[in-house]
Amino acid sequence: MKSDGPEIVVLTGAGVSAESGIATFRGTDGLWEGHRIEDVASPEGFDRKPQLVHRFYNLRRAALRTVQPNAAHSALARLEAAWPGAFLLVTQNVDDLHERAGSRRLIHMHGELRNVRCTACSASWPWEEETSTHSRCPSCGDTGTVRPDIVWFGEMPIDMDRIIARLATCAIFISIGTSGQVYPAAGFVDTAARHGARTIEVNLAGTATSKAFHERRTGPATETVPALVDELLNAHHSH
Ligand code: BJW
Repeated sequence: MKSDGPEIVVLTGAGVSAESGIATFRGTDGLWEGHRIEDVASPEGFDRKPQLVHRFYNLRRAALRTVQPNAAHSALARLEAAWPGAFLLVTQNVDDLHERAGSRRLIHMHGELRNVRCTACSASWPWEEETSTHSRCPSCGDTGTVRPDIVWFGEMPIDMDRIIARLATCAIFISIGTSGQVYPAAGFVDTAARHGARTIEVNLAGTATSKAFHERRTGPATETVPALVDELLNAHHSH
């Protein structure tokens, strides 16, 4: 795409949705009802205890109806709308709060809670209700083959080629509310920096990858993200 300004890539993680009331993964004890995230978000965990995994995602899918985008989501939608260069938002989040705030150019690299798919025929479709080991695939008619359309540990994240290409061309890379513990997302800062991007981390606290960034903004996303967006837009307009 031809454009007049520098390209921005933004990566977001659970911290951007925390103030909307969605729990982060590696919070106080990092457990869901006593289960480790690796046990409910892995193909092995699903094979072992499918009912448990369905329930985990059913609860989180239903919880989406009770939460709203916050000021950080809105600020990123505002940046996308006003930025004169190419823009891409890559989110690790499986909630839909970025879309609901108005973001359009985004990739859900770890999948989406509001989609499910069939392990038999690979069909995927939007689904806002519960799933179970008895759910039937509307495409091939099999039962017991429906799973959340989520990227679990050991599975390939979505659209990696496109993401890597954009990390290589962007001038500014911003990482917001992610702990830098899960790869490949945790390595994006290195890829962007190697290709010459200015890199900025926005988080409540230091992370596993803080040292890799040129700049850091510390504080809650609902305050730091709108401030950073203002700063970027003002700096651009004054040139
Ligand atoms: C705030 C805030 C506020 C709070 N304001 N900030 C050994 C070494 C290296 C890699 C591996 C390894 N062993 C295995 C791997 C690979 C593995 C991996 O990285 N494991 C690590 C745990 C070591 N990765 C994979 O398997 C991935 N696939 C893969 O690698 O495929 C092969 C491949 C090869 C080559 C190229 C490419 C790929 C798949 C990873 C799938 C992750 N899935 C999950 C669960 C599914 C989604 C779901 O169920 O909801 O995705 S795990 C979970 O972690 C979820 C998240 O998207 C992801 C990242 O978490 P995030 O967003 O960073 O959240 P938290 O909780 O960790 O952090 C929150 C942050 O917010 C904190 O920093 C807070 O301070 C901050 N915060 N409130 C601002 N108000």
